Amino acid sequence: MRDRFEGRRSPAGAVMALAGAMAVMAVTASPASANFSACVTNLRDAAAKAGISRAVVSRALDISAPDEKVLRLSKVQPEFKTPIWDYLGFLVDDQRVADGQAMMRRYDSVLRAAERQFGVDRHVIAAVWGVETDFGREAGDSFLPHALATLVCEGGRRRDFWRGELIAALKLVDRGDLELNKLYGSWAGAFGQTQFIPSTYQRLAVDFDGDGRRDLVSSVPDALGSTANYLKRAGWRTGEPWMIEVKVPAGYSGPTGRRNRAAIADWSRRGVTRADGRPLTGGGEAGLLLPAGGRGPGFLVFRNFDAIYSYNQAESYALAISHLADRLAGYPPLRTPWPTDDPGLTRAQRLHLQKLLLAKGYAIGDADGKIGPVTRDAIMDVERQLGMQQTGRAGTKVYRALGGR
Ligand SMILES: [Ca+2]
Repeated sequence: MRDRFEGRRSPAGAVMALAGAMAVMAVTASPASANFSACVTNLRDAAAKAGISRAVVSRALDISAPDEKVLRLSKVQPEFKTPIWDYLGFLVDDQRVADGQAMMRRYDSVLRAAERQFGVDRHVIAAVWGVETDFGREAGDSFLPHALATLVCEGGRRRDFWRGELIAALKLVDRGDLELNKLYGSWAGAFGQTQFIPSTYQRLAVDFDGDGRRDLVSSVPDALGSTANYLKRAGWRTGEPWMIEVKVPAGYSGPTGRRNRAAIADWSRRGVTRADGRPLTGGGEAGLLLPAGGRGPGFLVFRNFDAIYSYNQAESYALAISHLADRLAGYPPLRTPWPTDDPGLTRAQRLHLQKLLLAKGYAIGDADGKIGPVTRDAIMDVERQLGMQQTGRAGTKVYRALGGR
């Protein structure tokens, strides 16, 4: 429900850019913009009919052209498949572990209170926060009413879904949970410290700091309490594990998959062992994930893994949260290396790689550690010049070839 790789939050800049776009549109009115205006007028009526005050509606939907960035991002096809080791290298690096442990100390009493009240392990709550927004640093810079109006009026598919999210967002403002100017988030409507979409916010957000408002944008306690409530409602089982790293025997061809659950004793009989060498024991049923095949790390995943999965419906995502939670709790990195001779880079290494590319004269813009199409093109060119296989991937081989360590 979100795109966590987009730029960092800068509401003021977004509003100024929008004002510029609107000025241009005013002198070049076209049939397309007339259609957009008619669509937005309908949305204003629908919002008013849903009971939202006219004042909020007119301030939120004062828009005469689609949000271009939202249009662009909503049409991006994920043509570049990210290997699991790149994805985890980016989301679970030493820096995020250190930042997370510092944040866990700072919000210790809040996290422990959430753990008590909702029964959800506090390391997992903190891991969701870290993966979703880097602990509140990257919550998105799209103004939600404009983003959602763009998706309704120009997006094609899922109009009704986006319309519902828009109305839900405005209701949050109308009811006094949030100021309108706090509604900044991802292009797809997820927002706040732990990136809820508005309908989820309406349903599951809690006022955990007791000020009478549910503010997941500015109140860290509200965001952490709400995330714990979300996971509880998604079926979290207090005191049970979420994931154990395991090894499978060479040539393993038995069952795999999150939903192919079996008792721990059954996995043991199939030759599955804990990666840390301790005996594989315990209750509960688990499924076996081998995201890079039998030669890479294996994971037994429990019901609580499914609760995490429901947050973003991707196994790689749930693996990242689960592993970050373990790291925050003091456990070491994965025991089994990924089956590749070209492992992924941490965020610090990605940033350094971009600086090395800039130093070689590639015009890739500001080094921000985010690997987009422009950086990938530069990497392809470096690979070509060095006679390497052209992948366009920010991996260890090209990083070392450029002098990175
Ligand atoms: Ca509150």
